[in-house]
Amino acid sequence: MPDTGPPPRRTPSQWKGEVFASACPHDCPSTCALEIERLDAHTIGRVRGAEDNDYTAGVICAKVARYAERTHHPDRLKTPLRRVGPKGSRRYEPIAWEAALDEVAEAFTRAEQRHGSETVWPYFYAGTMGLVQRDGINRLRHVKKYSGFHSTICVTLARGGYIPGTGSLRGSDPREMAESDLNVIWGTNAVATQVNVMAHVTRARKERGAKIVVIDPYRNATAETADMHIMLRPGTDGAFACAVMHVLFKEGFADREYLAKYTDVPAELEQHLASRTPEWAAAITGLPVVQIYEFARLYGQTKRSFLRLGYGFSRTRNGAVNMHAALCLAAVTGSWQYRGGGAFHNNGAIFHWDKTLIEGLDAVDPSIRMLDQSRIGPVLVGDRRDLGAGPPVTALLIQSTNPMVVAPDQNKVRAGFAREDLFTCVHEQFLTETALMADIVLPATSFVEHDDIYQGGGHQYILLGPKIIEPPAEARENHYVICELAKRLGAEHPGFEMGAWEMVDRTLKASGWPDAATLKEKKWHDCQPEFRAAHFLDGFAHADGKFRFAPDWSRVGPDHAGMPRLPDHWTVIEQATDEHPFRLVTAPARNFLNSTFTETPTSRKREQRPSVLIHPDDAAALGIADGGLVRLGNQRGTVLLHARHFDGLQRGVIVSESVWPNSCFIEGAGINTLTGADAAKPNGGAAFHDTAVWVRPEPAVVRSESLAAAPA
Ligand SMILES: Nc1nc2c(c(=O)[nH]1)N[C@H]1C(S)=C(S)[C@@H](COP(=O)(O)OP(=O)(O)OC[C@H]3O[C@@H](n4cnc5c(=O)[nH]c(N)nc54)[C@H](O)[C@@H]3O)O[C@H]1N2
Ligand SMILES: Nc1nc2c(c(=O)[nH]1)N[C@H]1C(S)=C(S)[C@@H](COP(=O)(O)OP(=O)(O)OC[C@H]3O[C@@H](n4cnc5c(=O)[nH]c(N)nc54)[C@H](O)[C@@H]3O)O[C@H]1N2
Ligand code: SF4
Ligand SMILES: [Mo]
Repeated sequence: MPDTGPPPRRTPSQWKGEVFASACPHDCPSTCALEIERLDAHTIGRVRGAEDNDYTAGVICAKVARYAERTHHPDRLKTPLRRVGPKGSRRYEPIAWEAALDEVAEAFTRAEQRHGSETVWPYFYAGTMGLVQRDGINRLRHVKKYSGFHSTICVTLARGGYIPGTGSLRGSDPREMAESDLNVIWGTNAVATQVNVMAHVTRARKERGAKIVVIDPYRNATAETADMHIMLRPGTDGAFACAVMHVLFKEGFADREYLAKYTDVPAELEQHLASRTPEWAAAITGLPVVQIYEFARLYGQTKRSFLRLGYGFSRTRNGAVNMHAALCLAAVTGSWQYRGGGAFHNNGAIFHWDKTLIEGLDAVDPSIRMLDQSRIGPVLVGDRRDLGAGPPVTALLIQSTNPMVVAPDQNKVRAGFAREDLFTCVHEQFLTETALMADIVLPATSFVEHDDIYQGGGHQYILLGPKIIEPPAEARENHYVICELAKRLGAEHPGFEMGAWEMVDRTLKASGWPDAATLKEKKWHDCQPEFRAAHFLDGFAHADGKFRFAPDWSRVGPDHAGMPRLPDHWTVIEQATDEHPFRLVTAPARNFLNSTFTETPTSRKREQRPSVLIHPDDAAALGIADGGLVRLGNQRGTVLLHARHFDGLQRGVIVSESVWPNSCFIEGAGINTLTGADAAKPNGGAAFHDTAVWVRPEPAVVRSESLAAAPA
């Protein structure tokens, strides 16, 4: 975890060029308000966080502060390409846009004629978080009745645990972290993944002496800053939360008046928790009993205690249950009643978008099959559990995502993409490993080269991100590609007939927000509900107004059989066994954002090389040297990488900061070779931090052979 520190501050008065307001488009809860210097019509200069936005407050991460490095990278795709060698080879020839789009449309039409419309699968994710450029692909999918996209790779598990508790995806104003007396940073490595959280909790510490607690399996950069680090085994947050609530009830920290007024089954919960003692949880979590008491008392004594619930601890097979269990703490103490108290995960519900125009929601045919994003490997190799009675997927349109690196069960993903009967079009900024599997590659704009709107995940603003410079060479925006394909495929919808700016404007108005011109003037719009509503003081968002300790899992997803009625340690994780004694966490690397920024030299240099953190005692027991080669394996495959001795995790836990391209690993098999694509309950989702593996030192002789075999 090399510490890059904050970027140097310079006032725009020292900037040479014109300064434009924008928003960071990356898939990061911070969605920073940016100021971007334009040097000329084709070139950006410096980038910094807007100081007059009270969530961004002038703070952004180092990787976006040096964005010119990415936007003006020499490897940006410049023209459409047609593959002329085998899939995965780098053999492409440039072709004209018209010819490329014709070829894609013809391939989709041929596939549809042969197998029906569901054989085409538009596949996208959050390379850009702009509403128009990211989600417009759904409009084409709906109008054309292509296979549906059940989006599960990131937020499904977390939301599936939060919403059944509160009834709605919102919470305390995230700016209240600065007014809290105790910030609990739970399963999010905020220093790396959403730096603004750190700015607000640090302010609370400076101004109010507020404490910071971090709950995470390893001593990451966020845990380094904490007053208390709860270093539990991955997948055991439910047990920890139960034991904390046990103490809260037993030692008089439960707010019984609040419980009676605002929650569903407090007496049943208290009785259920009687056996969930700190001793019970210590055996499951590997935490000292005294630390569980210490945290419970600190939390119980502090009225203004803020639970900042991240995504990381939901990326396990029991992730929804663990998210819900953590959320229950605030309902037991009634910390929701106080400013700087309560809980926050994401603000999705406050924006009430009308996305009919963008996504073509007026063209949805509910009889069309849905395919699970995280299960792209099984889908592409023809797993009938996914395909049902429908046709195989023989045509893919991919925008803003890199599944050949980020999707679980990579051996299946690779086998699927390699199928000769599969036609793939990838629209990308770079020649990613996914683009290398494409028949046609289309060059994409970056966020400074197109218009869009963005919503905060970790805050409450809508922000405008206007086009600031011309795209390099022939790069074109997602919206253009979708509209041009629609034309060729005979798809009709008003959303195919207008430019991105008009889409932004109409969507804002339809959703009850200020129009595009006003937003351009104001730069952003604060959508925060008032205190009583945000803190659910007029009731939670269920019909009876009560928080659910006993959630109705059947409303979250179809696969809810066996889920615990009340918060608990749910044992469905990939348990460590004699055969697979280690639990692998694939936490995000600070200088990458998923696989984005793996192309920029500074990020690459700072992350050095793929590696795995292992406790020195485990390393000694296995004969693994610091910096030595190590092989990790399970039923899904094996991965060869370098070990790093690290005592900031429990024995039996290993961490590999991700997501490096497969090609950066010695044998070309990346970390997601090991992660599973089985759909987590109750509604799907990839359990990226829930993988049991064996660990072996790799003899030096094998090293030289495998290095020789490594891809260039
Ligand atoms: N630098 C950087 N920033 C990013 C990203 C990136 O890859 N790099 N990714 C972006 C994306 S797409 C997202 S969704 C967000 C995600 O951001 P976060 O909410 O931070 O979630 P994760 O990145 O999955 O993991 C965060 C932490 O969860 C910990 N964790 C893993 N398992 C458990 C567990 O069982 N219990 C607990 N308590 N903790 C656990 C990991 O060790 C890790 O430190 O970040 C975004 N920002
Ligand atoms: N092992 C492991 N795997 C993980 C995770 C983990 O923690 N561990 N995290 C998971 C999570 S949370 C997520 S969200 C997924 C994310 O996975 P992805 O959504 O695939 O994210 P990226 O790898 O960043 O790839 C985004 C791509 O979009 C491209 N792009 C950016 N802007 C545009 C645009 O405007 N148009 C087009 N056409 N392309 C654009 C970028 O160049 C980049 O290649 O990965 C998941 N995979
Ligand atoms: S912290 Fe997140 S939102 Fe802010 S600039 Fe960095 S990647 Fe973008
Ligand atoms: Mo994500």
